[in-house]
Amino acid sequence: MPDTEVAGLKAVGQVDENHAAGWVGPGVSDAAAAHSGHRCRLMERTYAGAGIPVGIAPFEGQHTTPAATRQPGTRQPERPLISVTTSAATPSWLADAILYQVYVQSFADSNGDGIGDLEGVVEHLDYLAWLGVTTIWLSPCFVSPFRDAGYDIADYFTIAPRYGSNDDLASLIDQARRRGIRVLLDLVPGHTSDQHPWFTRSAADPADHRYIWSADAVPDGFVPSPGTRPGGYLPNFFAFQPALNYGYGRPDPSQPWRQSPDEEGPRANRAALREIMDHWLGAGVAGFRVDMAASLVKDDPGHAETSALWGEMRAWLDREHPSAVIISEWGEPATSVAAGFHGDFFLQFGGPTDGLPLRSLWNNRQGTDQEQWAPVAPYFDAAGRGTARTFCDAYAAAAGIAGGAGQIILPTANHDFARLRCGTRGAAQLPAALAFLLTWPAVPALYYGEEIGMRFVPGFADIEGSVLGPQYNRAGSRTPMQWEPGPGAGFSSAPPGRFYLPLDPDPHRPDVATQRADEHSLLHLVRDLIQLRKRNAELGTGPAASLDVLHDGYPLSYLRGGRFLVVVNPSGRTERAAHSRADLATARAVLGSGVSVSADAVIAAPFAYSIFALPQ
Ligand code: TEU
Ligand code: CA
Repeated sequence: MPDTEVAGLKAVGQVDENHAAGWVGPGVSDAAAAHSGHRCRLMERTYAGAGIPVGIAPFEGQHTTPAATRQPGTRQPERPLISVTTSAATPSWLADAILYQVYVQSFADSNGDGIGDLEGVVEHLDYLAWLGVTTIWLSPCFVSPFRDAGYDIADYFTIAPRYGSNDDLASLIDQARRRGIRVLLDLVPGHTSDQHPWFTRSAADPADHRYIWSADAVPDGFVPSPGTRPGGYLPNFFAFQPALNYGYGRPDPSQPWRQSPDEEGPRANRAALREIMDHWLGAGVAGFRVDMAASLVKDDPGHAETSALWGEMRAWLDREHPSAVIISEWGEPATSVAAGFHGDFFLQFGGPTDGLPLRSLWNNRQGTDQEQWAPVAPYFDAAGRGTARTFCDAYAAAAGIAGGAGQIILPTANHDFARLRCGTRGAAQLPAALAFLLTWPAVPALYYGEEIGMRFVPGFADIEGSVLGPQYNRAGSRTPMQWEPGPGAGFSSAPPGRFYLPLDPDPHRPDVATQRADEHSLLHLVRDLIQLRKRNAELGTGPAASLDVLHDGYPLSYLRGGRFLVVVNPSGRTERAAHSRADLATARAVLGSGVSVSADAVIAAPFAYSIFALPQ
């Protein structure tokens, strides 16, 4: 009953085609007007989550291909390509989180030394609360020689002076809590800096097994000892990041450094991890993002021993810190959640296809790219040559296996991977991508600056270990946050030459202040999408939030909770998808424009997106 519906809706802003054109760039508004069968309004309304039937998903966590289940010549009710429902077993705050990654050195500099710091984060908490962020993850901010931008820790218990003090973190946690925002720290369990006292001690004492040492020769893959100890050590990432010893999954008498996870060194390291977590949880953090979580036990078929280790940590957390969460940088939720993580990211690496599902969405090879990555046309690309099938299948499989025991976390970018706005993927293409991110049933992870469309900036030299390969410079994703127009972009009062990294030199670079003053901006769209998600359980991750993918070519269309129809078109062409759901024609647009829905098809203008509510 659409008319009754509208009576129950309170408009908080109107999104007409011109309004939306501000988001999607010139040229789109005409197409949008031509194809939109609806006047688009942004509505504010809480749809009662309880009591809404979740009937159309045929079975939990699995997917069907209609062609395979249809009898030739008979007309059957159309089944979605993919159907997923989950039941939340993780804390509801994580299931409902809007996660935001703060790269501290690049976010906001409070004291004019050119490097972002914790006080700078505090100064922008009101902004994050306004945006709707519920949880921030701080990349490592501990004492470090910064040869890998802080992922080379020399003291797990002390905030690096360039970021402030332990007291500054305490005040950040407190100030965040007052605004309903939780703080996650980055836990780096797999390695330390070669400057960590554990390591310098170990390099002087052949009886110390906190790291993995050969006896005298330096086998392949090992790094020569820098100390009086003979032999070499196993690195975990860069050579200056010695792997902490958690043992091996398989013994090999010819490699005596392969200890069992039960030996003293591995046990001491597991105890140290608990001590570190205990320390910061005691200081009020909500949990940790866990770096390279899959890497701990070496030569570990099926990650069996590494999983056992995390299972042990989870059991300890459940006893000692039951409200704490650990989310993994693993890239294979089916495995990591089974191991005990409360959530895991889809990543550019990890899992059976080494990150292909995430890369199949975003990686246009113009930002961070590895030669060994098989070419794949990204789905979010104006050329419109990709498919969402790779990602949707992997998502459905992961959601089915994780079975609601943990959250799947979906980023567009991070400090290791190119931003959404990258190369030929310009500003016009961002709204559809962010509409997808924020209406998908994974926990959305925003990397700082994605909400204003900051760009991957090519061409830097190596900065603090940013370069991983000839076409892989992570610095492009780490430039200072753009808060305001003007020379320092509101990031820092230091002379630009002292900035951690140069600002994006583009004279038209986006900034928060300008976009905040413009309700047609990408920033406002992201905020509106977050609000829509928070106010409607069907758009979240819980039991009312089923996913039914109707079309995974161009445009992508899916139903959420049987209540919302989402259509996004990453392609630069008008795209049409036929369907046999006559009832969709009665859906009313609540956000977005440029998409029309009839009884037998959806038609989407170039780069258009729209979210529709079905009458109930
Ligand atoms: O990243 C681990 C990691 O494997 C990625 O850097 C990956 O190799 C890269 O993205 C190419 O796909 C984590 C941190 O996120 C990263 O910043 C650190 O440099 C690394 O661990 C070592 O701690
Ligand atoms: Ca500073």
